[in-house]
Amino acid sequence: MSPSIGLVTLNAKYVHLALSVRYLRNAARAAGFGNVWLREYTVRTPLGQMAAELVALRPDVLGFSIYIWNRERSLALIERVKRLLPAVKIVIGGPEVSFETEAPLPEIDAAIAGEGEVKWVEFLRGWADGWGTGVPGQGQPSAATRARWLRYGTDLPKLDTLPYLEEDLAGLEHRLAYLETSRGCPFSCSFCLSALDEKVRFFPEAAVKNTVERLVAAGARRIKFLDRTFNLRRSRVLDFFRFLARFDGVEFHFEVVGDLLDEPMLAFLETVPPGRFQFEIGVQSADPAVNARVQRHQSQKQLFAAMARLRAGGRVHLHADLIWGLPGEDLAAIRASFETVLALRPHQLQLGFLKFLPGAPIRALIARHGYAYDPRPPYELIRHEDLPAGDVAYLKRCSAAFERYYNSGHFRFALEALLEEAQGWELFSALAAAGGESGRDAPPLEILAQRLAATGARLVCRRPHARLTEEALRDLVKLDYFCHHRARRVPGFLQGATVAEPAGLRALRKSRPDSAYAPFAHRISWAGEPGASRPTLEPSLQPVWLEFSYADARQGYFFRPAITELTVLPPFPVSGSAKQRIPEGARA
Ligand code: B12
Ligand code: SF4
Repeated sequence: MSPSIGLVTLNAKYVHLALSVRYLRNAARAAGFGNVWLREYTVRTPLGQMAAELVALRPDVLGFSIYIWNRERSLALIERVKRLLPAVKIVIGGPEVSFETEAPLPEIDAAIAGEGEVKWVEFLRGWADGWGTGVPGQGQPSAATRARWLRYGTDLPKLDTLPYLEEDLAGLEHRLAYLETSRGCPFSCSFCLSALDEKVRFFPEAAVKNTVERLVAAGARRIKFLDRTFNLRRSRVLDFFRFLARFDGVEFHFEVVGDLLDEPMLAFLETVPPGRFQFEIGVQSADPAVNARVQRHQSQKQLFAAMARLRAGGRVHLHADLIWGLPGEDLAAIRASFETVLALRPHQLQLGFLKFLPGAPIRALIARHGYAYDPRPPYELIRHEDLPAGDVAYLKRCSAAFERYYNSGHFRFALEALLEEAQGWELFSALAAAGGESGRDAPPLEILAQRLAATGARLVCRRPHARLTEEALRDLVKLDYFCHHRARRVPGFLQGATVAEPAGLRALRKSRPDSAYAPFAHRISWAGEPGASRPTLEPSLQPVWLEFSYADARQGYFFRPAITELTVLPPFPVSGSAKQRIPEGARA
């Protein structure tokens, strides 16, 4: 009977999937092992449930794919399984265990560093042959073999097969379908494990394109390329972009190096359908001297010009990254860097904290810059010589507030107006102080909206020379509330002065269950499509009622309802025309 070989991993959330276990399964099957299966859980799946399921499959060998997000749970699972099945052989691999000098648990039979396809098959063959004894499961690999398995960057596989088999194609519509077109990175940013790669290798283009077609046909709607730098080979990137731009209803995510986006690429990106491409661009610090300390060399001028152009084009979703805690960057410098990048208005700006990943070259800077960091995952900095622990704690609160108000995308119109009057730092640190932003779970949207209206009013609108009035801010928050998620009703604190509901509105509500209605104190006009461009507000003596129709609203950042002003035109009931009619005198 063919041995039962399992590959297991715990994803960060259900929406993610793991490519490692798929490649390793395929490599084992190609080497002639027939009964190879995989199990993906999340870090929240109960230990007992996972262990019971694995044990029921009577594995002879189990390979665990271990990452920063699942280390503790994976090791606990290994202990539990080994207690239930003492004879099972356990192999671990993945970036989180690629730099261990010894196995983290006595229950582990082999640890493999770096890309695992070749070494994993070597383990399975050795196990099947009993390491020369001829009895499966007997014997041991030699010390030299074990030492080689622990050397990162050795025995690299040929990149000739892609991970997905037919059995992987079910259920992709609700998950991020990951894909690689290359492995490795030519750059050497010292906080990143990819700095250890010696060269970049590519998968065959035709196979990648064919996989994209299969994934889309199977229902995948979000495909994320895991290439460290997708736009490395300019000649091939534009061809890929053109190919991918054709898939209607699909979002493609990429990590790109901003200063390598050249004119033909930028020009093409101004023609793609909005939301089709999402770019993640690492800035890390706006100060080149800080980046140089972590071996990150980029042209800030070209980078910022490319980001500004992408943002102005309004078609590519732009996600930028900053890392806080880089060597030599104190609070004032962090603030300056934040303002520079925020001024480019990326759709999202991830504010991460420096991590000292096992194996990452940055660990060599610990003593020189007086770093203290948490020795457990995620190995985050606690302080350094220019950034005391109190500043780090304050930055944590600011980044949590920024995540909830800015990155959530829920308050774009109100924030844009506030950012014209106040500095970003001032605003988000005031929001952090208002909300005690430290808990993991975000408060409900209504509470956030309420805090934004109150904090914004205190900070900006009540200043003697403020152009933004408190009433206009309340309308913008209300507009955000209805534009950026499916809303049903106006929360109490956004109602302002009591407005009587027009007589016909009840009937209208009943006949249009996919719509919401709200009164505004301003007449709202749009430079472009309603909801897409920026709104301009004109105070109105009469309440202005808007209908937000979610029936055909798209998903994602570019989500927006159709917005129509209700005009005072008798008689009710409503016609199907663009302007909705409600009875004369219905307005308060
Ligand atoms: C997708 C991803 C995520 C997803 C999660 C995906 C999931 N499955 O749940 C999200 C976005 C949530 C995420 C978050 C983070 N991530 Co991340 N992420 C990745 C990314 C881009 C892809 C991983 C992947 O699938 N790669 C493709 C596969 C084929 O490669 P691989 O995983 O390395 O697998 C190979 C080998 O490792 C080995 N192998 C793997 N498993 C096994 C098992 C056995 C038995 C064997 C023999 C071999 C083996 O063989 C495989 C094939 O060659 C990598 C970077 C990258 N491009 O790899 C970073 C990476 C894994 N992430 C990293 C980091 C630091 C983070 C964050 C801390 C970043 C942050 N900003 O906070 C967070 C942590 C989140 C948390 N909750 O704690 C680091 C890893 C550090 C570590 N020690 O694990 C990486 C490597 C980025 C980097 N270059 O530094 N991440
Ligand atoms: S941060 Fe990005 S560019 Fe720098 S080494 Fe890592 S993958 Fe490469």
